[in-house]
Amino acid sequence: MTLTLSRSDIERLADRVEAAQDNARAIPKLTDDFPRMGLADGYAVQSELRRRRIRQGHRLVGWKAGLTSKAKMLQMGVDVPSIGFLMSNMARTDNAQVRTDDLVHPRVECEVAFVTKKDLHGPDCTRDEVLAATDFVLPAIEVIDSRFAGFKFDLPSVVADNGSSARFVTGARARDVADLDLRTLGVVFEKNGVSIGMGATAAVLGHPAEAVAMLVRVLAELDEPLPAGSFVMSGGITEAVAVTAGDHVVARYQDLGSVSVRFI
Ligand code: 0L1
Ligand code: MG
Repeated sequence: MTLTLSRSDIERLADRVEAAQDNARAIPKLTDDFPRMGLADGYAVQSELRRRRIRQGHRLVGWKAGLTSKAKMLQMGVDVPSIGFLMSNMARTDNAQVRTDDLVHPRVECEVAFVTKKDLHGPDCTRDEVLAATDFVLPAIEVIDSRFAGFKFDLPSVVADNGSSARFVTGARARDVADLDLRTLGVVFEKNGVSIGMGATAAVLGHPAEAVAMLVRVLAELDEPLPAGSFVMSGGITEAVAVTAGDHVVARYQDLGSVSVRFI
């Protein structure tokens, strides 16, 4: 990927995003001040943030595919999927409580999570390779939180903000992909007992393993592999929905069980 910004601009933008994430403070999208910023620059800022989080003592546990459904792309006004990294301090267990006072304006997405058992890498990674390398899948909810005011951003800015990653919650029931039709799995998404979305996993690039293959191909452009043992969120099946303190969110999956989270 070819950068248009200088190394010092990348560091300045990483400072901006890091401060916004740490202080739960909304900022304008980065391209307002850096109009020449492109997708490669967005990933350079994201990589700098990842290095900083590791230096701060957090562990890289995996990656997320984002903007992987037509519903999400339409909702956010972009037409290309993206990836972001997941650190140990973002992980929550089923039915965990997630604080809202250290988030800007959280939203939830229901997703299928993959855990890999073999290394994946390279620009030609396919859905079948992903399925062969998958140890198991889990039901999951992603809590996203764009650091950009009003969730208004473009692709380079949202990539720099690590794809709006904030928290992720995993259900306890691990399933073998051989025992599921991962393309047609249905999900009902509920907030406070009321349905807020319904869908099937085909909404995610036709098949959620396709989103994982896309992620591996983007990682290849960044010269990174997806090592065995990685945890991967494959992308929202329905639109993201806003949550506030007091909300209880449940994703009920066909054949995968359910996963829930409570906001305080
Ligand atoms: O996980 C996602 O699909 C979110 C990607 C970033 C866009 C957003 O903040 O909605
Ligand atoms: Mg997501």
